[in-house]
Order: sequence, then C-alpha cells, then structure tokens
Amino acid sequence: MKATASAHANIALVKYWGKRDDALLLPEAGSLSVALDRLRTTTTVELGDFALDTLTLDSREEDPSRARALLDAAGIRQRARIVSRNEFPTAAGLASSASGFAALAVAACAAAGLRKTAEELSALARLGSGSAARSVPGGWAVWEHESARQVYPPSHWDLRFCIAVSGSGPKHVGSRDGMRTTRETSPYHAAWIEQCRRDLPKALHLLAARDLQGLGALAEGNALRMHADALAADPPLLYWQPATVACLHALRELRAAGVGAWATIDAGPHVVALCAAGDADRVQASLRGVPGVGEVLLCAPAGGARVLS
Ligand code: 2P0
Repeated sequence: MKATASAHANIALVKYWGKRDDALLLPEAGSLSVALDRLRTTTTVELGDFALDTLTLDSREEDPSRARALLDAAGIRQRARIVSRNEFPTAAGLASSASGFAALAVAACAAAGLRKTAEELSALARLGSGSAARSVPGGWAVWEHESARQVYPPSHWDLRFCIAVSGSGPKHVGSRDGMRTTRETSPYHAAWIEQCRRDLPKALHLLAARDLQGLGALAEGNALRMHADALAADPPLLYWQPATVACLHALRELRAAGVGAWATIDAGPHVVALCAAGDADRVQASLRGVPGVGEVLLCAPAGGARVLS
C-alpha cells in the first residue's frame, strides 16, 4: 500500500488561462506544453488506517484537501500519508502544482494497486491542478478536454529552456483565482480564448516542422496576450517584476544580434527563454546579466510521470 512516483513540471507554449468548468477543471481552450527535465517532483503515497490524510511538501505540512479530491475521484477510500519533494535547485518560486499532482496521481494509483490507462491518470491529475494533466504524458503534450496526450516524445526536438528566476516569494494571486477573475472581468477574455484556438493548430504545425523561429514567435505572442488578458482583469493581475521586462528586452537584443531566443511567462515573474541547444550558453549568459535575475536554470525536454518503486 505504498508507492513512489516522479513527474516533471511543464511549460506551456500555448497557455491555459480560463476554465469552462470550475469544479471539473476543464479548460476553455486547448494548450500545448513541454515537460522540463530539471523541474522534477518525487512523491510517496502510503495508504492505510491513519487518523487523517497528511501532506508533507518539502518538509512542511500542507493542506491535503486538493489531494483528497484526487484520491476520491480515483476511488481510493483509505487515508493517505503523502510525502512530496521538489528536486529543484532553487526554492525561488518554481514549485509546481503540475509535477506535484501528476506524481501524486501516479503514486496513489500504484499504492492502491489500481490499473489505470495513461488517459485516466492524466484526467485524475487534472482534478488536482489543470496543468498537471500535461505532466502525466510528459514530452510535448496537448490538453484539450478531460486528459492530455503526448504528441511527440522529448527526443522529437532537442530545444533548451532557460528559466530566468526573476523574483521570489509567493505570488499575490494564485493561478486558480487569477484565472477566474480574468474570465469574469477582463473585456479581452473572449479574444484571448479565440487566440488560443487559432494558436494551437499553428503551433502543432510549427512543432512538427521543428520551426524554432515560428514556434518561438508564436509562444512569445501567446504568453504576452495571456498577460494582456490578466492585466485587463479587475482588479488587474500584474505578475511581472522589473526583471521580467528587462529579460524581454534582453531577448529582443539577442534576436537583433542573430541569436534565436523567445520568451514565455507563466502566472509569475520568471521568464523562460526557448532556444536551440547550441545557443543556450549565450542565452543563459545574457539573462544572467539582467539586473534582478537570480539564477538561470537550463532545462531540456523530459518524459512523463512514472512509478519509481
Ligand atoms: C499553463 N498556467 O498553461 C498556464 C499558464 C499558468 C499560466 O496552468 O486552477 O495551477 O489548478 O487548474 O494549472 C497554472 O494553473 O491552475 C497554469 P488550476 P494551474 O501552464
């Protein structure tokens, strides 16, 4: 009644920002992501006759209620002792609900002896956090409805992702509340969703063709439009720090100098620059020189969630 699983966080190139069903965590539009090798979470689940569910995340006790919702959906009635560890080289706000809930879904089902398909595991992880659906298949993944699927393995394209850590501490508004406020109050939200519906098929063509310039420009535009939508919410959602903007300028300068690197930004201050493997050193060095940037973490595409023991 005990199992350990690992999963990687993912970065979306066409982003999920809006739910069509708040209870079931179903997205308004499809998204495309890639799993990142250095952002790995390992989770152990032990099931038994305990007094309470417990969740220990990086040695701190956390509220287990979202984990319990996932376990209930899997049909797991026993209490759970969950111990989760983020194997990230920094604590600067890179903790990921995606890798955490993907590892939890896989470990919990293994601990309970449940045989689930990859689609069922992805759908279960989604009930913890929407983006976790994409960390179950890993690689290059698309999520449109109940579950995500891997559209290409990590080996399809050996890109690099340089994460410029551009702020620390918890964000003021989490993704769940931020998404809801944006959908309810941003006058641009319908246009944002339409944008994603146009971007996803285009991104898949560019990914198939390994067109870095095309996919980079599309991903950067998609991320900036997501933030434009969030900025237009009431109250406005400003996830950026000065270093975030400075990184965007640094990447423009790199492109002007002939280095292909494009930005994407999640619901936080960090800039993730995508580039060819051969340009990663130069991109990393440039981002390291940006005032306000701490560490710059270099990642490559990674695979899906798996049972370790
Ligand atoms: C994404 N994000 O596609 C987008 C881009 C952040 C910005 O998915 O409410 O933690 O648990 O489904 O998945 C982060 O939101 O939100 C996210 P819930 P989640 O990666």
